[in-house]
Amino acid sequence: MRGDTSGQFDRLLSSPVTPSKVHRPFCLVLAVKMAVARPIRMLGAACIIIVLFLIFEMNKGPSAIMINKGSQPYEGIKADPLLEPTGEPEGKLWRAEDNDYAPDSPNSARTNAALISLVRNEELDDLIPTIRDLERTWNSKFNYPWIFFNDKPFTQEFKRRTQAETKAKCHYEQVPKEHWDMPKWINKDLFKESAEILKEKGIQYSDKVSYHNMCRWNSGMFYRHPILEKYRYYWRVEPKVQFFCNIDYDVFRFVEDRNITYGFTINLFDAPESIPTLWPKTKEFLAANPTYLSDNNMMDWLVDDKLRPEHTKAANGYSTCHFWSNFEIGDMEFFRGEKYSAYFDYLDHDGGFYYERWGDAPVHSIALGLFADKSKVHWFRDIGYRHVPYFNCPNSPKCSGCTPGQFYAGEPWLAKEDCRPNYFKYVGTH
Ligand SMILES: Nc1nc2c(ncn2[C@@H]2O[C@H](COP(=O)(O)OP(=O)(O)OP(=O)(O)O)[C@@H](O)[C@H]2O)c(=O)[nH]1
Ligand SMILES: [Mg+2]
Repeated sequence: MRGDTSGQFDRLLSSPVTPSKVHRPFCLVLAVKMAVARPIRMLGAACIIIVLFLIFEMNKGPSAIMINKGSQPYEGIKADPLLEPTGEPEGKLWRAEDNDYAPDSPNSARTNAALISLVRNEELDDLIPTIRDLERTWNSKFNYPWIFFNDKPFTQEFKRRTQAETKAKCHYEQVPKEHWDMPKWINKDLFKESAEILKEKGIQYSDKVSYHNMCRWNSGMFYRHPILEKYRYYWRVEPKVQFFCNIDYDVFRFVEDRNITYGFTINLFDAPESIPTLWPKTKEFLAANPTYLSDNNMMDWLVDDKLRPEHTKAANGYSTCHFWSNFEIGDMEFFRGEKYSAYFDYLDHDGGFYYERWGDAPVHSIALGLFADKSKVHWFRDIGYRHVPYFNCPNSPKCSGCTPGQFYAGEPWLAKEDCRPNYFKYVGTH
């Protein structure tokens, strides 16, 4: 570019325009041009460019790059990995064109996995565009079944309109009452009192029993539903979510082949006021079961107190960093296993799903951080994803509709909720 511009300038200077007709600066430049030989002029220009470049470099600040205004630098990483060109993961990938993924084929290449969604009838209009997105970008190639869960019976309209969006089989399941309702050991008066206190602290949905039921169900009940017993892997989907990138490999075969325990897209901080005793209770559990701690755990990520010290303090030692669980691709063997089952039962009997507002995201994340092998947790950087207000948007020709590297849309303070710098620092970018 620069070369082209100076060429135009030189042509202008050598054109037959008399000094009386040109502007003052041009007269000056012309005078310099006549007085100084061309090689010296070039040398001078080069010096100016070098000086300007050095000034720019000196003012650029540290090499870590802040990608979203107000967010923390990515320690040890020069830039947001989402700004690097993102391709498909390495290794063998199962593709629709090489294998049988026909919807009804009894010998298909599909593994035992399903798309699952807990949803209300009233959310149908928000769910349809989400199904459409995921079918367009991925599932229309692989035809994994959809399983919809609800605490109430699904309407005929819900069934008709969802099935119309996919060639794959849809199942409609009601959650058993004993999996959904507040367990009998919860003191209802205490729940009401606690909900009021949490509400005063600004904790959203704290006075809605259904929200607490939902968090508990997603934490420790979903994989116990009889229909999921025969499945190993699940991909959780919520209404209103958007998918931006074409994924041309069988994601479930990918996690199975690599024995991946859990996959996520977004890493966030949580509201410490919703989980003040979750970490102290977890420590009690760990003290009673020290052998459950994985040799290759993510403890550093869980207890970091550098990035948001006030959060770690308010959550009594837990950074509040978590995998945002409205997207999850997981191995239910982990959740059904001895460690997670014992951990969930311990938490469940403590009552914090109701007396506080423990979410399934911090509960899953803490369990994974403690009991899983961190090399088996995978960041699906190639899955373009949005649940308002956050994004995972890779730099890839397979994506459209989102801005690569954009983390949030909305108020600038949202940038502070980004926990990826810690995740990349302590766990990595795999
Ligand atoms: N069937 C049913 N589904 C529910 C209920 N409450 C929540 N869900 C579903 O559970 C998931 C999470 O609920 P949301 O209300 O989106 O909770 P959230 O993501 O924490 O909150 P938002 O940020 O407002 O989206 C969604 O898929 C909901 O459709 C309920 O009472 N019944
Ligand atoms: Mg939601």
